[in-house]
Amino acid sequence: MPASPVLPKLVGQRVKRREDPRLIQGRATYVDDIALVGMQHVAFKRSDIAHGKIRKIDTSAAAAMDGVEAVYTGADIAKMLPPMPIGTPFPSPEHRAVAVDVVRFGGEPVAVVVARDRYVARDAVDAIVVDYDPLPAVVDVEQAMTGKPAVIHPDFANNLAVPLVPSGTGVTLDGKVDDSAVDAAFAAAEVVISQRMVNHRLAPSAIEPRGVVAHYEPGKGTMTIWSSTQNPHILRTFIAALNGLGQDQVRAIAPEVGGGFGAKINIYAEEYVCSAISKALGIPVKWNEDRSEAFVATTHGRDIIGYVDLAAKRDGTVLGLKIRLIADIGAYNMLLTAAIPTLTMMMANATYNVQAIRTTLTEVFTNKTPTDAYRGAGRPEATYFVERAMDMLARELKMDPAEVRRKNFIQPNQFPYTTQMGAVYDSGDYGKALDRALQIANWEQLKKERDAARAQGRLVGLGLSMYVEVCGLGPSAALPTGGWEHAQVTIERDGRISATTGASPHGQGNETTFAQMLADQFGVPIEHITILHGDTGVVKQGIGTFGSRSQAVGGTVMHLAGAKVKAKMAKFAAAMMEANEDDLVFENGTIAVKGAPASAKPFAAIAAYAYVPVPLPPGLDPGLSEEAFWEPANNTYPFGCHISMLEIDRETGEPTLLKMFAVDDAGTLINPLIVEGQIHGGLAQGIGQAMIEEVSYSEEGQLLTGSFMDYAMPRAIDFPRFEMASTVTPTPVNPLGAKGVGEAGTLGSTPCIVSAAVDALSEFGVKHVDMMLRPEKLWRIIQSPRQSSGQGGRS
Ligand code: MCN
Repeated sequence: MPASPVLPKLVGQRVKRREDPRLIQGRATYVDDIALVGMQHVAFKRSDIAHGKIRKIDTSAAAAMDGVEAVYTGADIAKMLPPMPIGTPFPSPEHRAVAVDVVRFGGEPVAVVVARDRYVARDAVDAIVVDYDPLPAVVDVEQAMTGKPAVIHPDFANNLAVPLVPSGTGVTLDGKVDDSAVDAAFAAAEVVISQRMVNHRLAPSAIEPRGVVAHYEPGKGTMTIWSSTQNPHILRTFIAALNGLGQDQVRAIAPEVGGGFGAKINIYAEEYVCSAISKALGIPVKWNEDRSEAFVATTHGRDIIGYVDLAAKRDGTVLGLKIRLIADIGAYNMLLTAAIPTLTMMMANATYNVQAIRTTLTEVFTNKTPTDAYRGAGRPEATYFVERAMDMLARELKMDPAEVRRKNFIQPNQFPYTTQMGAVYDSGDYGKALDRALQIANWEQLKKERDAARAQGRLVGLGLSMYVEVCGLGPSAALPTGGWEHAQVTIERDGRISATTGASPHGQGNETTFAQMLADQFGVPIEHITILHGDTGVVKQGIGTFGSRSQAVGGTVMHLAGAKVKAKMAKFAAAMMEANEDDLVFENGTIAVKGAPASAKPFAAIAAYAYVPVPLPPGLDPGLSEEAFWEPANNTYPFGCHISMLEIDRETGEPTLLKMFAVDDAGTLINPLIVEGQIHGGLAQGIGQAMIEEVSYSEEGQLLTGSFMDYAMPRAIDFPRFEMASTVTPTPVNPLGAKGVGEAGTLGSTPCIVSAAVDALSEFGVKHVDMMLRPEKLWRIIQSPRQSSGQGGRS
């Protein structure tokens, strides 16, 4: 046999995404593409006020309509379903999937229709008449903390969902606080920076809204549920529990999922209601969210105020930091709502070796859509507060923003580094990422360009931000769902490889990256590998995709399952070839004895033997399929540096992003092309938040940004070309050395854009501007009398 060239190694290569052709060509199957015989359609009547008592619901006209199968009020659904569960240990008010007596946000479901098609269902919804006694709407989060203008949940005085959690230096596990170290840091300070900052509310806006098909088969007593979800296994657990079924009786399928961005981690009212209705009626039912519903019914992200105080010496050394956080969590606790702001506390140390830090957190109910995870989930907020404060310090001390950061970095030889917040950073080299960013941005030249533009009267500014992120979650101690992941790798009877992963991708590209890893591990072409996911009937176990964990945790366990089956395959090959298994090489889809290429046996031949083992080698069972569970001992902590250049039009206040540079370090990269794509997406969402995206409400609690006419989604045309590079600092937490990257782009981008805007407005004495950078807000600053010490532009 002529020796064929050895297949190139794929890990580390820019392999194009295998999933894209079907997505681009419209040949993928989403929830809305699923049609079952006898399927009926569900629509929700939603509250059109923010807060009020339900006096009466008249469903008679809807129920009488041709094609309507059933109509349910909240009271009816309450007989079918227990209250909605949450995934955090915090106390929580009762949350019914469909409101029973009181509505607490505009868009909350109040009744449900099941009908022949979705048009009849929607018409019937319009025929339902709800009579409310309106209550005052609680909209301003800081006013809400005084119990005014109303208390939303009677058992939660002053609307305090989580009254006050302290964390940081001198805080013991049982919450006792010793202020002395933080007080001493501030007493020793030569400079103190104090600023209230708002990290405003966003609508995650995945391109595919949510959807669900539930099919209970009374004959078998089993339920199949298709949902646009990030974690079918968690969905299975909750759907089974709330419907009184066993996990073995529920199959959850996430078909193609068109983005989630954290908002599809939740198990939502619509999923519970559809499953319960299907079980009650014994027919399949379907619900698909429309865009207007998505704005009110899918969880929002961020919405947290930080009162930040930073103590420093005049040489730029940071001595202490205090952050008082107030989170507006909306009307109810969803799955992770209460936990998200705790991640903001956890990351308060940022990239800096600060020895005295105190954060406190208060979570507050308001009459708005509940918040929960949104790409970055708590960590962009921490980065924003700390990095803006660092920038204000640099401005106050007239230091270069890069140098004030460098002065305070945790040094490479300090890792693993235990922060004041109790996190153990795995590895890092922050100076290297900063240097690389300054290099690709040509920082000194950039400053000259800015100054030259200013000399022409233009308002041009530069911003720089570091970030470090906790992701790759995490040991089970840190995740109530379990912090492991599962994989099964099978050499099929024809020698091809199939592998299942519990990390259910929804745009990230794991079908490509996991196949790259297996291709290298087995020495086979990538075309011989299929990665299966998103179906609990096929994928035995799993946790899901969130917290940028699928590569660090799901990728590692895939590698470990692959190693197990490879070892068994080597034993079969050794028996077949009468060779020592240590002498075998896996290459080009064959196994050969080292140095004897003519001995090569194709995978198909070895698989044929393993599945019909005559004779069965001693000590071996037939078959070539192995599974693995694995959980990391720690999270991973990727980091990076983002730099931006921005111009503000002196006449109109309109900001334009001129340049954007990003250096990210996610440890070992499996696929740099996919990683770049992930960072592009994160940057777009971070820049979107800083510049044009904002959920806003009227004083009556009405959503003012309820469509893409009012909520500005960033488009490609809104961005300059992103200049990117990476540094590689592997993590010791997993054998791949890989950290997470899916959220990284959202972290450094917001503070660096705002800092660039403040720099551009420096001639007006502005120290801080809250996001988003609405032209009107900037125009007012340009028009206002110059401020000598003003804090500027509170939004
Ligand atoms: N990767 C890599 N090398 C690394 C790290 C990651 O090649 N060192 C690859 C992975 O194999 C994977 C991708 O990069 O293909 C992202 O991996 P990872 O950082 O592990 O993140 P997850 O797969 O767990 O994705 C979750 C993350 C989160 S939390 C949000 S929110 C988010 C995001 O990913 N939502 C997304 N990226 C998204 N991308 C799309 N298209 N749609 C979303 O909804």
